[in-house]
Amino acid sequence: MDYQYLKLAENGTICTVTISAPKSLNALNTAILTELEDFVDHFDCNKYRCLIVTGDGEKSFVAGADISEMANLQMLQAQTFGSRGARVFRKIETLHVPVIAAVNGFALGGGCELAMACDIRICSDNARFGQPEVGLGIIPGFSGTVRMARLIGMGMAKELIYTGRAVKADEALRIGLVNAVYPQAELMSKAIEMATRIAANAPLAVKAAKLCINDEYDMPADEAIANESTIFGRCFLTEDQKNGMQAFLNKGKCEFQGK
Ligand code: CO8
Repeated sequence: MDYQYLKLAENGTICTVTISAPKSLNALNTAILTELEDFVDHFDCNKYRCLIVTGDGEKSFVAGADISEMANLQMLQAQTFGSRGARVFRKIETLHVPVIAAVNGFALGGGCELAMACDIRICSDNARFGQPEVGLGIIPGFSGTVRMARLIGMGMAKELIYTGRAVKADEALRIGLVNAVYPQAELMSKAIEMATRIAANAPLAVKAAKLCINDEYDMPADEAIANESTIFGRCFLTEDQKNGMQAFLNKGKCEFQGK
């Protein structure tokens, strides 16, 4: 599929996808969601070890779902639109490589929800996060009510969703919505730096860690602990484990092959 709204770049084993609809501050419409789903469905997790998601320009990551497309939807159409976005974001959340959101401005509504579906969020100092949906007569529909409480706690999530208040970068950092804030000009190099660090580690181990963290979050503790033990054991089936430990014992550095 040729992409009209996605720009792709690669940097070794790191892939960057930039959502690009600058006239609407990269608001997500059906066409963009369709491209994003196609991109994720065809993403080569053997070739790439980390994915960075960002928005085009210096003003906005994603300013939400496209309000002009939503304005006249009927109930069933709205459910279809919402579940399409939710499905795409879940595919991002469960992608077999880590996904970093480099939030370069507004991350409102569906934009904040997209960022929350990523494994890690870093942002520029001009970033704004928020779920303004109740001010439009709707609720977050791309799984924001699911992920925000898990990410920043029930009390803060309820405040932000009920009030629709947008938080600036420093507050987003304080409440744990982002991991780090950088000057706009440094954001992408910092994202690449983090991705490079991830990509230098054993890819099968990183994938296993991601699956464990995601899957175990909702499991009872005993089940989660047993799951981790099982996956831990499976790491010993890999060449990466043998080579990684041998390299350590030889005081060397391992170039992991993902085998
Ligand atoms: N949808 C469509 N167009 C948008 C959106 C959007 N979400 N955000 C901005 N735009 C457009 C504006 O309409 C404007 O277009 P034009 O130039 O043709 O008038 C252009 O982008 C530039 O925007 P502004 O002139 O408003 O720029 P400002 O710098 O003055 O303001 C803001 C920037 C604060 C980001 C402002 O544009 C804004 O408030 N945007 C809307 C933010 C918002 O409410 N987002 C949440 C949308 S709802 C949502 O995301 C629900 C997700 C779940 C959906 C489930 C479906 C069932």
